[in-house]
Amino acid sequence: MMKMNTKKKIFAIAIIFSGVFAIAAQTATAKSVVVYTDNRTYHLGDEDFQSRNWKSLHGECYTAFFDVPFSTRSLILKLQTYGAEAKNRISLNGEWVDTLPPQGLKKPNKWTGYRSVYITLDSYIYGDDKLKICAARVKYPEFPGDKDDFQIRKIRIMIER
Ligand SMILES: [Ca+2]
Repeated sequence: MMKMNTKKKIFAIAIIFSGVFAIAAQTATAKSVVVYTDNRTYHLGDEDFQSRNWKSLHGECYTAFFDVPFSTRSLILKLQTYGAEAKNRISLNGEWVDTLPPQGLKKPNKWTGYRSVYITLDSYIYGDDKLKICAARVKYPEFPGDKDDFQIRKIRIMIER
């Protein structure tokens, strides 16, 4: 074991304890409220596949309108994805705020479990808001401007105080 002097030991213990307290405080105060639910399946992208695994093409973007009952800066998008290969874009009220990461598999044509994207906004939101999920360009296009084709379902938006 590494030798530590007393001062260093106290400092290390203080860091460990402050971490534990910070986690405990977060659990106690974070109260999330579901403000949007949609259980249907949507195919986003730019190609229509004649396959029973794919819904007919919805378009490049999915739009969710929701109401925020108190002012907040943190938003959680929860959903399941199928075939997501690009860093697809999440925007709020017309501004790009985050990306929906790829599924991380070579051939990701299967449904994931719930995935969560924690979004921290630059400014507070309240009242009517509009979140969009849009297909981004793929890394290895099959034609110029090829966008990712993927499906989403069980979409939830949650907010935290
Ligand atoms: Ca495509």
